[in-house]
Parts: sequence; structure tokens; C-alpha cells
Amino acid sequence: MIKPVLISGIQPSGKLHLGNYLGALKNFVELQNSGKYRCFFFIADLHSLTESYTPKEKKAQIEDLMRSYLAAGLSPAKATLFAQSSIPAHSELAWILNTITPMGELRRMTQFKEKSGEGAESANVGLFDYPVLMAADVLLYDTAAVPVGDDQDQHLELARTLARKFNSRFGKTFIEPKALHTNVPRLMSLDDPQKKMSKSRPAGCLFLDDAPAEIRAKLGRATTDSGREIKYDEKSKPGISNLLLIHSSLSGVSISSLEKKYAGKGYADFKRDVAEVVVKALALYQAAKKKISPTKACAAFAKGGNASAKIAEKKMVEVKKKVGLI
Ligand code: LTN
Repeated sequence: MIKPVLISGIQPSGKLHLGNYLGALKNFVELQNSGKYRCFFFIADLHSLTESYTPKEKKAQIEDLMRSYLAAGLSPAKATLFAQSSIPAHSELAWILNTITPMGELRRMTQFKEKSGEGAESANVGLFDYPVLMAADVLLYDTAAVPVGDDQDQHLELARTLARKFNSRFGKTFIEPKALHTNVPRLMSLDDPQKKMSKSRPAGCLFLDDAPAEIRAKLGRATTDSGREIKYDEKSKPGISNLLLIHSSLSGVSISSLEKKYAGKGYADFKRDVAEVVVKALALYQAAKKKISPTKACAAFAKGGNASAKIAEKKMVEVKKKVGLI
């Protein structure tokens, strides 16, 4: 039986945090290990050039993300791992798709509107064109499933629209990909549980590379709520609910069992325990990452790059024939 293709990527644009891990990376590893898909996981380095960076920073971010993929459990023996920029077909297909993409579709994209803000006219064209490159990433591999957060649904819908449009104009070439939503926890910032955990709020953000002392300090300072009960209630107890979610996601103990376990106990004890759960979970990842050198990581991604390039180039020949370039 041939397995359906699954693809996803993460941008190398700064340190990964626990929200990224539970929202994407951990899920990638589970999908890889399920054996149900032919998996491709890549580093969306071209996409990440749409945000400000220095070349030195960028190179370090790419190497760091490669090592993080491997440390989290993605394996070149089970999935094809590669860097987007190592395969020219991604940019090449993006260009051809550009020529069938209406400006209006891209102008409507919520992420573009949010990221460009008031300054849409000075925003770089890459930011505007971001969803078309993403469509190319997916369509090149005859992808069936794309695990993404719901913030990417609109982009994936565009990929489907472009596949349909290309197919109807030039003949069946692409498969329409589907978003794969799994139940991922949405972590909130430790210092302000009304806001999403994000690297732009470092005090409330648990980074995967944080040392145990930092983790304990951040959790010690985490905002709790009025009252003293340890109970899941996002509305009246957003801080405690977020900590319960973090504990449960990493320990595997259900939230209701945790509520029972901590009945009658104080916030301070609970926060200390959450810190230990986080320290323990990250220790495994951090130890694995230490053992993976940038050279070793780059070699694994180069191998995957060769394998994906073959598939992508074959697809490009088909595309070029269809549109009359060759
Ligand atoms: N836009 C995605 C990253 C991304 C991606 C993709 C995900 C780029 N290309 C193709 C899935 C498939 C993000 O920022 N989460």
C-alpha cells in the first residue's frame, strides 16, 4: 500500500518555546512514528527571510532548528528532512503559481494584514507572496495532509484553490492537500495568561533551551489567580489553567487527576511541581540536542534534501511541460 504524503515545516526565526514544541514538533514526531504517512519535514528558511535578520543570525537559527528537529525525535530513517532553500524547485514552482494567483486573494490573507499592519505599502513583497511559496512547498510532493495550526488554514485553502485552478487550466497535475488538525494545547504567557506564549514576551515564555534555574524562576514568578483552588477554569483562573495544561501535556496526567491530586494544596507547591515536570521533560530534549553537532545535523538534512530534490524536480518537469515551457 502506498502511504499518503504528509508535509510540514517550521520557520527558523528564533528560539523554540514550549508552545512550539507542544503545538508542532511533538506532533510531527508522533505523526512520523505512527507509520501512517510518508513524512517530509523541512526548515522553512526561505519563508523566514521575510522577517528582519542578519546573515550570521540566520545561519545559526537554521542550524539550531535542524538540531532541534533531531533532538525532538524526528529521524532521517523515518522521515525525509530537508531545508527548503536547498531545493530550487520550491522557488521555481512558487513563481509559476504566482502567475495564476490573483493579487486580491493575497491581500485578503489575515496573516499578511496582521504582519504588515498599517505599513502594507512598505512591507516586503515576500511577506505578501508568502502563501504562494507555501502552496509550492506542499503541491510539489503530491501532499495529502498538512499538519498546521489553524492560523495557517487560510494559506492552505489558497494551496487548494491554486491546485484546482492549475489542474483545470493545464490538466490534472496537483493533489488538493488537506489540513490535519490535531488536538494541540494552546499555551499562554506565564506573566500574562491572556496572551499567547510567545518569544516576544520572554519573561512569560519557556524556551526549550532554558536551563533548569531559569525554568524554576519563570514558573515561580508565573501569574496566578485570585482564590486558592487549583482548578481548570480558563475564564476565572487563566493562570492556573495554563499551568495545569502545561503539567498535563508534559506529564501525561489528565487535568482532572491533577485537580484531585492538588485539592487542598497551595499555589506555591503546585508551581514548584509544574517546574519540575518541565525541567524533567526538557532535560531529555536538551541532552539529545547537546549530542547533535551542527555538522551532523546538516548532513542529515543534506541527505533528505537529495531525496526530496529528486521528487520535486520530477514534478517540475511535469509542470513545465504542462505550461509549455518545455
Ligand atoms: N507558514 C508555516 C510554515 C510553513 C509550512 C509550509 C507549513 C511554510 N511552508 C508548508 C506547512 C506546509 C508556519 O509559519 N507555521
